[in-house]
Amino acid sequence: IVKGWQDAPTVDESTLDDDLSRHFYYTLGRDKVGKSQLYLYHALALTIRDRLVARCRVTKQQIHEQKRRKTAYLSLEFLMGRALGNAILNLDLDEQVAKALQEYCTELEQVAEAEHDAGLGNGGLGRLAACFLDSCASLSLPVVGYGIRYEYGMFNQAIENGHQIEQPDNWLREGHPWELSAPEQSKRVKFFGHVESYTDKYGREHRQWLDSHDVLAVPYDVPIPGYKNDIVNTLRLWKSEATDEFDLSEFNAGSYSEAVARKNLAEQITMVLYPNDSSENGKELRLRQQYFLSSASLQDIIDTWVSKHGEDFSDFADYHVFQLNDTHPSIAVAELMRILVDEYELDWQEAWSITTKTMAYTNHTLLPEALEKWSVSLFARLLPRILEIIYEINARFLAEVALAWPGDVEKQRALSLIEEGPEPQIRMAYLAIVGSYSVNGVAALHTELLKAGLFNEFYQLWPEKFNNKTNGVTPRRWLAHCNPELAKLLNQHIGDEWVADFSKVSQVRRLYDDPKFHKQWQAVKHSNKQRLVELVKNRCGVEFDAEMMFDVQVKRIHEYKRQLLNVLHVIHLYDRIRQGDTANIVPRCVLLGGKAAPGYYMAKKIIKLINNVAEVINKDPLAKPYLRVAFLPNYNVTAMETICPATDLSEQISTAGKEASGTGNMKFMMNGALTIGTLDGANIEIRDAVGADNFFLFGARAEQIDDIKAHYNPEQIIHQTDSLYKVMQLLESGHFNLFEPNLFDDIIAAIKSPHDPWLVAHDFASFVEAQEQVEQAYLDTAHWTKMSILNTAASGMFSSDRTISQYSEDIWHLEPLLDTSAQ
Ligand code: DL6
Repeated sequence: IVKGWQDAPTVDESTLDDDLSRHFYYTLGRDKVGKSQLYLYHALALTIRDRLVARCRVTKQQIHEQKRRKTAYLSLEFLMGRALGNAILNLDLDEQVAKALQEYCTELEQVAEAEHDAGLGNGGLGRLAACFLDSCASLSLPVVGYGIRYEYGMFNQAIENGHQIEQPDNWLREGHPWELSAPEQSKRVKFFGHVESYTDKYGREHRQWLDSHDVLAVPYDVPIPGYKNDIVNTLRLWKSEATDEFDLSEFNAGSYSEAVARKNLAEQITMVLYPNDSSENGKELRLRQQYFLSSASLQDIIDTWVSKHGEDFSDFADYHVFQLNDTHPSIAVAELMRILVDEYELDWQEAWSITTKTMAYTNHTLLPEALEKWSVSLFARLLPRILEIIYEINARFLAEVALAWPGDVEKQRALSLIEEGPEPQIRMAYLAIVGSYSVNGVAALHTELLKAGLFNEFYQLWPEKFNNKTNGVTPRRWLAHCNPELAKLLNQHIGDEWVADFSKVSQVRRLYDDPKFHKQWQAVKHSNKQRLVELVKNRCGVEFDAEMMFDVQVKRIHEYKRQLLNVLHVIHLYDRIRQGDTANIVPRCVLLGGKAAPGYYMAKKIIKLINNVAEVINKDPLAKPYLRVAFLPNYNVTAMETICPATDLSEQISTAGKEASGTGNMKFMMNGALTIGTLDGANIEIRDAVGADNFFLFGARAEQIDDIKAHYNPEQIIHQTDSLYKVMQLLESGHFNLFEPNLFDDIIAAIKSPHDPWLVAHDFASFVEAQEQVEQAYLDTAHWTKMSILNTAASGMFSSDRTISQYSEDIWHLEPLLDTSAQ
């Protein structure tokens, strides 16, 4: 920190309107606001950033002025969404901003529309990382996020003739006013080359990685404000750049263009986020991204340590934790060993002790296809020294396995970090477990299933490593910011302490029977529904009606999440309407949204089916009073901010045992939606918290799934279930694809297959029954309102503040920084 920075002019809150006009007129050189309000947004963002930078400096000083334990949260994804509204909320600047914007005859809501979502993530895992950063800062915990500054984030989804079309997300095109680059702190990351031995002057043997093609990692820092505590943490995103060195031999040999092409190769590393949320595509570039992030981040931390404490690593592990967000950055285990052993010449045991005291791994999936493996031959070419280190870790680990299971060669094969076969593979999850002192799942059921199944032998070896940390979401973005009317109502009745201490939201429980409060609660929901009506009209051209029930399923499109089951229910309702069976039908608007991985054939077919079904239903005047259906294109963080406050019914209908946790379920609950769901992921804890009477349960349970699969006969189920039979008839008759013959044959076949892993036909009848319970409950407005209030009241434990407190308590052992806001 520059000496004398304390004397720099302070950014006084009373100067906010002056700062805004200074940035608008001078920094950006503008004098007209323009329709998009883009420059006003930039000026406001810079004004707020000034205030963040000032606080960030103080936070950094606190972190560095004494030796202090801290966590680096390593993640290939941070799905941040927009920053402006959140920063204004956390810095408590709403009133001043509103006043300053009056000068420009506009409001924050309009200006905020100019901000692009920072979509540096696929879905749950990336958004969780973003919520965690907010909670860490709000709890004053010294945590730095490390990620990648993708030039192109999650693709934009357009819908053409019902099909998903992927368009590039050029989110940086108009600039990203929140970030500050620090090129002087760039790191070099090695790729390719070969390894040789050498002997040092003490006669000790070492390995060195030579002739590598290095890539520069340039840091861009994004400030992360805590809620009204003056703490501002940092998210450091790395951009890849070519070094300035040409390969001279290549150049001299006349291969000028090859030498330049290699520069492009370096810059490609951080070009694009891989849009796969639940399967790995094994692309070399993805492995480069993983190593690039891991290496640059570890170097950053170690360089800082060495600059302060020299090359003495004896108590390094007392001051550092590296939390690995899934296996994506798990190569950090081997990279930390490389840095300590090769660059600082620690002996293996000492380095391993540091590594296994600092690495902690979070698993986010039970789907085997999402467990990463990388081919040994790829490693050998791209990261030769890292491969050697992994071999060494494996050899030592297998010796432990041999001790635990003497003579059991099969066990060694099963647990080896290297999977044998014609193309041997490195099992990244195993590397993460072996190298970490903590392994956690993200909901109670998920952690139990990991211990009993996927990672059972590791659990037998090291039961003390395993722990659960049920996910949470930040109540700042997901209630205070996105649902200002509900926030205001809560503030009026229970005070505003719930924003910083979300356990306090339980106080609203005492009002669950108060008719006057009911009216206010309903008015808020109605107003939020109007906002969603507008969005759906603008984006889908479909007329929703705020008087109808809003039934919503938004999340990535995946067979295990069973959007298909939802569509079958919609078809069932439509069939009832056509048969004139409308007496008990509660009018509802069904909204679906979500992106499919571009290569995921079935998920894309499901999107097309939803759109075709929606088109038929929305065109049918018979259906209009009872049912409307829309697929919202390009579902993202910002869309969810309008969707979750307006939802009556939250669809959380995955096949039991497949959804690790879910976090959308928590956002809906906080905002007073009721859940229809299976006993899966965090649904179980949601139901426990709110009580079985306030949750619509259906479907097979995780422990029944294997049995059901063993005798599964969906054709028979279809014949025995009148409602499903009719739905399948409509589908098979081509009613939803009149001019597109055979379009949905694969979907029909999947439902009818005895090998359908998602058990759609099995759970259909139970789902329909639960939906009928929903209708009954919704007809009794007072009863529904009570349940809605109770859901919000019981959502306290699903704050990511609770989750992060548990990470800190059980895994990280951090001391909070001083809250300087009161000084
Ligand atoms: O833990 C965050 C989130 C969970 O809530 C979801 O249940 C889970 O599907 C998701 N996992 C991923 C991708 N997994 N991998 N690898 O997004 O994590």
